[in-house]
Amino acid sequence: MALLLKTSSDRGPWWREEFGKALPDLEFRLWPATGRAEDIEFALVWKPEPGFLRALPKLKVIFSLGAGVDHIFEDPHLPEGVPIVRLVDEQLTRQMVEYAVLHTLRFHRQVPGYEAQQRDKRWHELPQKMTRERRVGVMGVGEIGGAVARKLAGFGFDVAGWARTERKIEGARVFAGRGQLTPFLGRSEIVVCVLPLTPDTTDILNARAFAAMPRGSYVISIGRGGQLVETDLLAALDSGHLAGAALDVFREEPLPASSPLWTHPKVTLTPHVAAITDPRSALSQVVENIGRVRRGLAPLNVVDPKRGY
Ligand code: NDP
Ligand code: OXD
Repeated sequence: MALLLKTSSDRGPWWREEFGKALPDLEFRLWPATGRAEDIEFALVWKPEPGFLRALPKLKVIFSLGAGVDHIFEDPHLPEGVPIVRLVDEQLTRQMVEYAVLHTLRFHRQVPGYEAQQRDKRWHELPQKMTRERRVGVMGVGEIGGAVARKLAGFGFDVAGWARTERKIEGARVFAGRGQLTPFLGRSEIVVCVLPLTPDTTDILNARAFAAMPRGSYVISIGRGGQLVETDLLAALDSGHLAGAALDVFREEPLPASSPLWTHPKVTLTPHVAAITDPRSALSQVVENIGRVRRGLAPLNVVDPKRGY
């Protein structure tokens, strides 16, 4: 029996090497060299084409190559009854926290403003809020967003989180549900969006959300591009209501060259690299889950298809 890896990155041979060390008895196949479909028990995938997984008749587990699973649920022909497992990975979380902290501090300390002044050779002090006066809001306070909120609270920011259900985060007030979205946004001058993409969170960063945020606020979007209405963001930046945005994820990836986001003076963007799955860290949980399934146990970190995350 075999594991099939389908990735769009060039890290396939690296995964093969790491799997070879950890599970030498498991045959490793790297897409497109799928071989006999009947041999594949485990699939480790990123953005599988519709119908790809259903064509593997002996599949026991679908592993996402990331924390998000929206790229799997996009397939309307998923095989029924096969558990979908996401990554819950310390290294992935750490990188996401780094990215969120980096841009929060950048906005809080007005780095874009000072960079503009440097271009003009202008020596001028901008007004600076105290850390405890800066209200940061984290949309999605699960594995990653929870760690982001705790780290920012540790810096001394006035942090709030927003989740679907009520939960406790040390150092942060958590707002829950749609009914509390507007008050959450209304108190948040820097919003970090680290939500999973589901029907409920699609287009959630829209003109209404931006209007609810205080004038001069910032958006850091690291969940999924489908959450951000890019034309609404551009309008809010151009009107001066929003002061800046840091974007890692986009509706269309790679971001088309024609997108005005590339050159907008208030936008910093990166090519979906806030966190990059590293086999040296992520492999152990896949190995553990394969072991569990072989022993007849349910895998860990199975997502709920009804919730979509
Ligand atoms: P989790 O499932 O651990 O947490 C999700 C959080 O979002 C939970 O707090 C959940 O609420 C909340 N949430 C979900 N739906 C809603 C909703 N409708 N309204 C309000 N809150 C909601 O996920 P992770 O933290 O592990 O990952 C989050 C996302 O980050 C991934 O799905 C992925 O899209 C993105 N990501 C991006 C990366 C990048 O490189 N840019 C890298 C890694 C992840 P509740 O607590 O009530 O369940
Ligand atoms: C993820 C990602 O979901 O890299 O892990 O986006």
